Amino acid sequence: MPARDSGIQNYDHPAAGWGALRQVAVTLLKERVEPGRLRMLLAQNQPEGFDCPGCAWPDRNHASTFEFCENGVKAVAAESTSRRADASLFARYSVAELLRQSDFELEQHGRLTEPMVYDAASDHYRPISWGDAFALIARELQALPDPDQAAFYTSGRTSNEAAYLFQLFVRAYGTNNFPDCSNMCHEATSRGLPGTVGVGKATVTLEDFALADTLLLFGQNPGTNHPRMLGELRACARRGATIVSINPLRERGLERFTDPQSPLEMLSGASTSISSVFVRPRVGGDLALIKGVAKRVLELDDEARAGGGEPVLDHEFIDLHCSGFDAFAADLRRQSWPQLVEESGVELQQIHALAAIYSRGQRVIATWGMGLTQHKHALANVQMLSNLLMMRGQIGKPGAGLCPVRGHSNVQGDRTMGIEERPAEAFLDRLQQVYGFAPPRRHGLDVVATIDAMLRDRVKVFFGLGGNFVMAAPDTPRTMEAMRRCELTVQVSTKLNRSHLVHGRRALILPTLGRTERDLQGGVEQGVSVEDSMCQVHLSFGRNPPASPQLRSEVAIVAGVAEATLGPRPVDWAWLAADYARIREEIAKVVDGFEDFNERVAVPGGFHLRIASRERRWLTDSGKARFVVHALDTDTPVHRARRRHGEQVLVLTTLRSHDQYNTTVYAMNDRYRGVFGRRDVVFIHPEDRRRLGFPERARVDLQTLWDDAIERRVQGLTLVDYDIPRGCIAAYYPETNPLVPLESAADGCGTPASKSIPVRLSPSPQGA
Ligand SMILES: Nc1nc2c(c(=O)[nH]1)N[C@H]1C(S)=C(S)[C@@H](COP(=O)(O)OP(=O)(O)OC[C@H]3O[C@@H](n4cnc5c(=O)[nH]c(N)nc54)[C@H](O)[C@@H]3O)O[C@H]1N2
Ligand SMILES: Nc1nc2c(c(=O)[nH]1)N[C@H]1C(S)=C(S)[C@@H](COP(=O)(O)OP(=O)(O)OC[C@H]3O[C@@H](n4cnc5c(=O)[nH]c(N)nc54)[C@H](O)[C@@H]3O)O[C@H]1N2
Ligand SMILES: [Mo]
Repeated sequence: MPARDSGIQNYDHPAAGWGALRQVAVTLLKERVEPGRLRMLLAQNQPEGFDCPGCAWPDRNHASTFEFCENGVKAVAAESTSRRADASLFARYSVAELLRQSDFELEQHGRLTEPMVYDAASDHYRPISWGDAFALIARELQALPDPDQAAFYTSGRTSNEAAYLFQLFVRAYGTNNFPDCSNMCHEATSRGLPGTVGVGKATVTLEDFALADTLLLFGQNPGTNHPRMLGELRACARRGATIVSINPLRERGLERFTDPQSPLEMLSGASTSISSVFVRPRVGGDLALIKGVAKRVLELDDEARAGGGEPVLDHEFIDLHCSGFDAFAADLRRQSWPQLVEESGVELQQIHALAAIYSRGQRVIATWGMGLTQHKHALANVQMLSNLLMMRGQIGKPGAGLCPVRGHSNVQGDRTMGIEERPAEAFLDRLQQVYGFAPPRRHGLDVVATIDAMLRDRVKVFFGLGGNFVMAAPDTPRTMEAMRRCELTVQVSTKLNRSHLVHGRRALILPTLGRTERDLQGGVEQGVSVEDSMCQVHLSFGRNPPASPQLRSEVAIVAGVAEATLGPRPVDWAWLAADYARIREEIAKVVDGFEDFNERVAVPGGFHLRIASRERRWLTDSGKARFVVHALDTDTPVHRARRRHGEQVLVLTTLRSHDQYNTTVYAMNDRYRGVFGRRDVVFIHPEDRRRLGFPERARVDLQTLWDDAIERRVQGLTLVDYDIPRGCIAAYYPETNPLVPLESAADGCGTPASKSIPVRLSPSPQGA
């Protein structure tokens, strides 16, 4: 443990730059990556290389020189480590003993090497053959009285080919229970945008970034989570584009950036200033802020037209392409300014200033991340932003549009392939037509509903294709209890994590190839396809030798489970898995936009999926883009907690540090926020700290203010004075997940509201 007052210091260097390079060297040494494997870094995100598992940001022309990204290197190094979590590790430690290790320590054991089965008598995992593992899963699945008693989780690294086979198997087995990481991530985008512009995906490509004159970045931290995006932003800044960051925190990556690919900048210490403007709503204040900007834009248009000037709205676009504008405008006119200011936490002049910037923009892109999508009103956030762009026709023209920035490298593709608990009827019809079985029509369970069903003993088998469900999901102790109530839990994984240790009565660990590893089937090298955040589909070829000869690909594992459970129906699983081009042929038959898949994906860089909204074709009921009215919600859990507990209520937002990948902690630092060697911190405004009577660096407990009888508490965190809006605090995910109530999910999309948790601080008994 670091000394209590250590580990916190200012970091005043630009993002990336030498700090990033030094970090890369440290990473490679720590992971003990063999020199031969380093070559593989050069193959990252290149036409013949593999898709970086770090994030879903697209590659600049797929053929440029190696795009340097510190956190991409960390993701690759973590997968290429020479450490092994092999049978001897599981023989040495019982599950109870492994459970006492931290998540960081679990990760450090390295790559899983062979299938393991839990042995309750000894409380150890022991080796099992692939065939026996598949047979065990098949027996448990066949024994369930109802296929809806099984749930099949997907984390977003899974390839299109594996995801397609997985959904086909699960539906042929008989359920739509597909909880996935999207449910906790960009679900507000995937459910919200279809209601406005018809498609739940980005309307822009990287080429649009080269043309945009104004960028509005909502609730994301690209310096850490999408470092390659900084290169794009830097180019925009250099061209003189106006870049506005809308974020309660002034994230370093959005202030200054030294490009590691620019020798001049690196040598001279020069950096490019990225954000021209910072607008800092309070946590959860975005809906009010965006609505305020929309209201002001309407006022500006009224004024301009009254004075005979240029209109500010794109009336032609609205008339030709949109429905619902009159009701939307009437709602904006009714909306009071004081409420917008109060709920957003942004001064009136600043809302006006942001509206002025937006109104001047001729080509405006709005991007967003988890800062918009993990709130009770997340779906309203996304739809209001879509409304705002529609007002000025900033969708479906060069240099402008909607840009959700996705997380996992193939999270978007997995959904396209049918990993979807609420599948479209047309998709199911197509499956039925092509494969001749009747897919289940009942909607399935998402993440939160799956946990709830497990707690009620309605789901008894949990199968995880990647990820770390136990640590990623909310209400950690309840999620753990839910897993422990299962008859069988199966995790297909590359590395050891807590979801292997908090398991059902029977449990399996099935180790798999990572994105960086060569995948040979019948001696022939296989590529897998992925879809990035801007709808580009391309192939990825692993380059490294597998971490163990016993590893199987995700495709092979899914096919093995399917064959054991269903036999060769509705497809010959083994035959498909022997050549992934055959799976792509199947995808081409069923999924819209994938006609001639094999030919089109064979070109370097792949192909762009046609996105109707990008072409101003609106796949909504009315055939028009829809303005959607959203009232400000003044009865959120935060409002309710304030009414009951007054000024002691703080709103907690949960964040990623610079040295983690979701639930995987690479190191204990968060360089850009000035935290070193520790993660047990809470960022707080110094005046809030004083007002609540805490000395600097006080040790505190956090308790959720919720209206059920469950006590939700995280103990022994240290207060760190930080430039954060009053009334808001921030701390790291996943350590704070025990504070997120399962019931605290977003309206209309079910995403756990992990960025707006009402909490109270108290002195920690662990302190002093
Ligand atoms: N290195 C690395 N890369 C990653 C990941 C990782 O863990 N590590 N995770 C991947 C995944 S799955 C995802 S989804 C993405 C996540 O990427 P981001 O969306 O950047 O995720 P977060 O770190 O959760 O932080 C979001 C940002 O939202 C801000 N924020 C918090 N609350 C609010 C709010 O109420 N309003 C606004 N406007 N902003 C707010 C925070 O200050 C922070 O800057 O990154 C992907 N890439
Ligand atoms: N409080 C709070 N909770 C959150 C969030 C938050 O911001 N705050 N963010 C949410 C978001 S955006 C997301 S996306 C989820 C993330 O949820 P998950 O996707 O479930 O979590 P990860 O930590 O990305 O999963 C890491 C594990 O995946 C396995 N793995 C890695 N690569 C591969 C591979 O190629 N194949 C297979 N089969 N396995 C692999 C490894 O075993 C590793 O331990 O968490 C969500 N939870
Ligand atoms: Mo995510």
